[in-house]
Amino acid sequence: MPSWQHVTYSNEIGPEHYGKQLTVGGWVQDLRNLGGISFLQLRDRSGVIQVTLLKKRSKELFDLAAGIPRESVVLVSGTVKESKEARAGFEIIPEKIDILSKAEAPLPLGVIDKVGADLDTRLNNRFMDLRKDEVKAIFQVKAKTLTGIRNYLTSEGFVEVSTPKIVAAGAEGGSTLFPIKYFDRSAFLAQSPQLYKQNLMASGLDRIFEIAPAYRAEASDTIRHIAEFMSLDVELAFIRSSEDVMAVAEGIVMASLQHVREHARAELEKLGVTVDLPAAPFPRVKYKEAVEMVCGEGLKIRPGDDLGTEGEKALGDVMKREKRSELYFITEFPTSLKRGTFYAKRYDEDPETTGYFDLDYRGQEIVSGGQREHRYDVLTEQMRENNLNLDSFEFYLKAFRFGMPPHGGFGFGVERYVQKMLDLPNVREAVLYPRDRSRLIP
Ligand code: AMO
Repeated sequence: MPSWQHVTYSNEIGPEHYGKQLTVGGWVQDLRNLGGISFLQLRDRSGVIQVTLLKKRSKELFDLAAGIPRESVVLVSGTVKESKEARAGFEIIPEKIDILSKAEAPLPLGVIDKVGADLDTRLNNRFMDLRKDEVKAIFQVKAKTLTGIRNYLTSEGFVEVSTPKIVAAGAEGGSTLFPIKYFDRSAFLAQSPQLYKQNLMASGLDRIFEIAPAYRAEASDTIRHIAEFMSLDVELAFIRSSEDVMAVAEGIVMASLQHVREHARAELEKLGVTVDLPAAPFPRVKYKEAVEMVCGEGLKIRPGDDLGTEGEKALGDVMKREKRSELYFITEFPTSLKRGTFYAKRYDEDPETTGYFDLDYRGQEIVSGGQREHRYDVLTEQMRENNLNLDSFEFYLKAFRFGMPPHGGFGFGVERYVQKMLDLPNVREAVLYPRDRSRLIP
């Protein structure tokens, strides 16, 4: 136990404590009063402890416990006793109960009630919602996913960086920019570290990643769009083609799924989820082929159209039916579709096509990227085609004039990944305090 820890947590208590005194702390989940005996369920970060109170042993403690409102925070000091009836295999016979913080009644949200509250009520009372094991488990899995990602990228020689989130220009199209007032100038919240991660490719720090929030003023309310999401951004130089970039995305997924399988067993059990390791390499479905597959499902998508939510879902259905893979790349996106992406490299032999790819997981895009255009003259031409004012991109363009290696990378939506991994109905379930059109508090 670290020196700063003063309570013993439920998962630290074992047979070696039987007959000994200790102090536990947590929230009063429930109290069952059977007349002469009562059972107080004390929940801490790792489980539930049974505190058994006998009226004849101490009427004072018995009455005190009876009056503690549910979800109050208490410290209980007492003796650990082996118990066949208690779920954890032991109970605490208290000598002292300190009420540290009394909860008001009624509770804004039930913690052990079987009736599920709607997502809005849960999010409005997130601290309370997180007291539920299966909700807490989502964020424990998310943290372990990030550890798996960091371990993998670090071991592959990628350097973790941080780039500014207050920026002067967007890279992903003006419609989803959040303008902000920056002293006496106007600025934006960063939609993506795109320009900076490419800038770094000219620095010698040419294998980088960043895990940070990205901001999008998304016009519509959907189950997969939020205004602030955690973006894993990767960029690497001296690549031969988008295939080298895809291999990194694949490596991240394999390593992080493996990490979660090994290190989040208990959490996955609480969520009733099994995480399978897909076979690698993941299938590559060319965009053209994907359109045909989606049309075969009865959707009307013309070549050159975005697959959209419905198209992605339909493609996921086909991949599932054909038992191909839950994770697959859609490759060779047409230039017209990635037109807004002025930085995408087009095929030299077929400028209508790019090496750009998406990685989809169970019918939803989670990653998007590819090889960038690193040749200054071609890049500026593509920017002009997109009606961009080159002057506002001077810091970005300058790096291409003084030695820029071929490079590529991708943006990886962390919450969408966790959502799909855990089969959650809405991406907001994987965000502690989601931001969207209607949600700014808490
Ligand atoms: P893109 O805009 O496709 O690409 O975003 C990359 C990934 O980020 C996630 N994502 C979102 N997740 C939740 N809510 C949103 N509103 C949202 N928007 C995007 C998705 C998506 O696949 N600069 C490029 C990446 C690159 O080429 O490196 C970019 O931002 O999972």
